[in-house]
Amino acid sequence: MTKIILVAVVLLLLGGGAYLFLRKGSNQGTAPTTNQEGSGTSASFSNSKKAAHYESNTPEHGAILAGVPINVVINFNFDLANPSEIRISGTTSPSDVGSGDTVVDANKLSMRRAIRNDAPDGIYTVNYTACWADGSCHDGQFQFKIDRSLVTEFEDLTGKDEVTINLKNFAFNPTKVKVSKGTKVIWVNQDNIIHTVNTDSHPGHNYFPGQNSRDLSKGDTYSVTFDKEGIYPYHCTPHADTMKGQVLVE
Ligand SMILES: [Cu+2]
Repeated sequence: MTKIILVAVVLLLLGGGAYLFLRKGSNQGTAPTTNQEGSGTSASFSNSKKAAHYESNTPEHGAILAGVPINVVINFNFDLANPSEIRISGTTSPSDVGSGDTVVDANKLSMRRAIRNDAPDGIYTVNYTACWADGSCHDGQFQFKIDRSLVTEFEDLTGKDEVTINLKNFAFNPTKVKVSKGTKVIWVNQDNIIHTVNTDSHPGHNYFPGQNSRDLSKGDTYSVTFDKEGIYPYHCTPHADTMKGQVLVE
């Protein structure tokens, strides 16, 4: 008799344990998909989630881009450690469109991951895990969208060896340019005030570290030869809120 009771108790405990285990599993499966509200209209994004010590990211949360970003970069105010990781997944292509491994920059304050340049149009969710030297990790999330139809907003300057962008009246003119791979883009300050050319984000300036000028006085020039396809958002540091531009390289 006691044997039967013992078996019954063991079965009950096993059943309860399995129930709790399955519940936990299903919760973990549904927790990250908080963007149901965004699935109706293509341009709406779920809320971003910022990990501890988060500073900024490029592309920005909610950015709608006419081309594929060369990489995703996330900045922190604390030294990153292993196993920090970035995953980039699309709604149309469920697999990770990140290319290669997540790289922690030499200064340990940023991590980045390249993106396959054949990533299709659509909304992308970036999930990242930021880890610190004490072994603790925090998760974060943001989204951006690739919409190649926006290329119509870009001045088509493809097929040229050199292209000039004027910094005039507190604006980059033309603001959005499309150029061919290998084109040298030359910025010329025409204003009587100091401007700069700095890759996003602000003030991280590390999406494409090769695109950061010194202070440009009137008449000064700065140039970058773009050897890799993709979209390059940039800004002027003294006028970061309003003076912005984009180079699309194809
Ligand atoms: Cu400026």
